[in-house]
Amino acid sequence: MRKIYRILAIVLVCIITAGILSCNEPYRSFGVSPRSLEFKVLGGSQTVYVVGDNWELITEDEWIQTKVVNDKITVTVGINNTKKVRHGSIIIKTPYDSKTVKVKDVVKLESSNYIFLYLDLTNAQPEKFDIILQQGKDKKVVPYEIKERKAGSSDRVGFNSSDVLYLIMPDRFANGDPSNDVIPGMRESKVDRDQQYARHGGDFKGISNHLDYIHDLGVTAIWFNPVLENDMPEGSYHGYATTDYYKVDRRFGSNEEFVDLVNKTHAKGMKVVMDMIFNHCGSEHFFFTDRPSKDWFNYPEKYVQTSYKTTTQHDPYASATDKKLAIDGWFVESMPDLNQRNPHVAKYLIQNSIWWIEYSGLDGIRQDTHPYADFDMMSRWCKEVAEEYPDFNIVGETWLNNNVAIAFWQKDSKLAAPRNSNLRCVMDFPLMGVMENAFDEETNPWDKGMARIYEYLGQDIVYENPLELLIFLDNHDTSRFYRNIEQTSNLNRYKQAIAFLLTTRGIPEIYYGTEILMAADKSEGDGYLRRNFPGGWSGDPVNAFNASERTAHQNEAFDYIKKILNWRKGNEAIAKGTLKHFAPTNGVYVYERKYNDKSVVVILSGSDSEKTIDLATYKEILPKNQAKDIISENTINLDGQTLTIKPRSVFILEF
Ligand SMILES: [Ca+2]
Ligand SMILES: [Ca+2]
Repeated sequence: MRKIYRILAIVLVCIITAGILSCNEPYRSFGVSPRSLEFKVLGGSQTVYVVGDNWELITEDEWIQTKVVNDKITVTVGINNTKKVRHGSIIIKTPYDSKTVKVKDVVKLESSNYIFLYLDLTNAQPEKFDIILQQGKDKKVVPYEIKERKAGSSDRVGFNSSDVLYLIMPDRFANGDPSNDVIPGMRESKVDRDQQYARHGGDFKGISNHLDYIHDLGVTAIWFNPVLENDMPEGSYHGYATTDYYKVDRRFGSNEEFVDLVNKTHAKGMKVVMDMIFNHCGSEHFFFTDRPSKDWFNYPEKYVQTSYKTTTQHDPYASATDKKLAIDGWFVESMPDLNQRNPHVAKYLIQNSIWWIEYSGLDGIRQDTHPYADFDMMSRWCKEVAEEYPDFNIVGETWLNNNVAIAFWQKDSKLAAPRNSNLRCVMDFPLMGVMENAFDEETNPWDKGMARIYEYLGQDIVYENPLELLIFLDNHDTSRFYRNIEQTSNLNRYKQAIAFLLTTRGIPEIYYGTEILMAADKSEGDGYLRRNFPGGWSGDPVNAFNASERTAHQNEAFDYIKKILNWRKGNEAIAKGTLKHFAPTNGVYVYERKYNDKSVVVILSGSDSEKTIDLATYKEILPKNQAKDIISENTINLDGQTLTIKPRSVFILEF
């Protein structure tokens, strides 16, 4: 069995000494005595995971006395495992001689409030032990556990192009438990569904209540916007201002409830993708309010905003000044920019992500603001996760305006060589722009309508792996595909976009509510891009989870996407197939997906008038004289010389 615990080998322990108890630190106070020691274990659950076959639990305690000579402190861990360090009057020791866990290093940074205990788990076996922190006569025991990994844990298969992700913003989807809407003691103390930037009360229970709905729709994975604690005074309902990397926000539920939601999602055959943020945290995180060291954050002296010009990461002409401003500047003032070049920051984030994968059973991670963080550290992170979970997948939010810049971020890209991001999946933002215009313009041969798609996909030469592109019509940060309800009257635009999105190369993502034609324009404010799903709150006038309460128009859209999504499941031509397309002719765009002897041919009319295509042109992708159109469920005859295409129609022909 592969040894997989190496990366999990650090424990971070924060110690608040008696002298600075006044600093307002409520986190994980073990409260020995208010005048003695208080601790917060930054490593989270005090649990790391190891794997092993022939291990023995060590039960015999063998105490070693701690030696204090003058002010020199001895950190003693077991008989053969003694470390001497100086750090004021703090002592660490384990209560017995663990034969497997060794103290590798104890690090003291500038702040006297923290020490970092690194454990060498090279030969670790599952066991429980205590970390003892002692100051004078005061002593605090921190229980720690090395757990055995679940069988097959490293074999999990992450999301891939056989999947379609359904993106949910937990605060806005459904409120299954009104009792957790407001948690006493947390900084934001109300819910207000009339305010776009306030919390609305959505939670894990609300999602869990509607897993059947999501599953029936036909998606195969759920991507949750961030679920970690955001104990900020305001505007953190979206979850991008983390204040605790090891705890979900209690307004969504508990860690245990999150694991339960993951398990239930898995039970329905769907994967789970967790949103993570390494670039920044919330300004109320204790890392910021009580910094371990000055260089824990970039621009530590005063707030400097990023230029957002992450093109500097690949620009061969970028100045050092521009690069620093883009990468080290803060995203916004309430989200201080973490310095991933600090090795302890890097280790903390990497270990945290692996802990969540193992603890909650994730199938993927979506990394926020990926290009805003340090390239080398992010590369190392992707590599180390892949070493633990070879088939796991991570998608980075590469919000850049052109495919060259995005291709640079994909694993093994020649554009980045000799560097390598190790990031398997990147986001195809330019395709979103192409799709915004492609389905309602009159197609011309060069640059309008379907020609936009044809020309854009022709540039896939820049991508190392086009199948590992996340593709989408919209997400929680953009205008929705329909910007207003009036536009939704044009359902042909929707039908063409959905058919294309679910049959072209890549991994589609569907933003919640797309299936019921939810519309939003970013100019109204980001909060309106994240409107409540109708029926997610008791007392909502309409419950769109029920077909009978949706409009006929909504049901037409819903049934359409549901049909294609469910057909797409397990379809290898779509998941793994090659793509071959033809230059739009007479306003019609035709392409083939093919895997072994199975193929799918998609025909999209890019015109408001009826067109005729010459079937001889497409002979190389039409192996039979007829095929079933999975949308109309009609058999289409292809034995004539021509095929008549109705305005804005779609065929998905299966061979
Ligand atoms: Ca709630
Ligand atoms: Ca940064």
